[in-house]
Amino acid sequence: MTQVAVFMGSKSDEGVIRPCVEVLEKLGISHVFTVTSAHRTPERTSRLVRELEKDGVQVFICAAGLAAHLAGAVAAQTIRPVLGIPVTASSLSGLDALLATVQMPPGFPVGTLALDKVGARNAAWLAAQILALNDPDLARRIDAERAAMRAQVETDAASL
Ligand code: RP5
Repeated sequence: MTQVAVFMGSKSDEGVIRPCVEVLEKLGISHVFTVTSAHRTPERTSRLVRELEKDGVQVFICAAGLAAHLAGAVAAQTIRPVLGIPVTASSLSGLDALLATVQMPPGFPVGTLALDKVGARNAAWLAAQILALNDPDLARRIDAERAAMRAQVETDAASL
């Protein structure tokens, strides 16, 4: 069974999306990470959604730049939560991707995170928190990571 699917619109997005996969790995969340495009490969995108739903995927994470329609295209085909990561890929500094990802019609939400690596990491954390609603072991792992983050702040504060 696969818990989370991570789609990116192009191989060129990999560098900014990799941190999402790293967080999923750290938390022990099974996932697939692949390229599919709302515009270049619409049939592949639909097929992946159908197949991965059957495989048990609970959350879809979609990253794209420019007219970033990938998350919306996936949200049109599933009622499982879809998280969107807008990617900076144009002279508009990602504002185009942010607006394309966040502005969805009523009934087809995309939970939109921040641009690029910051959003990529938090998409994984948010997916983990969604899964943790029904997974006490995962909830404990998230709590442990937060405790480590708190401890790091204390260490940093003491070192100044
Ligand atoms: C989007 O267009 C991709 O998600 C990427 O961010 C951007 C540029 O894609 P490439 O032309 O590099 O494949 O579809």
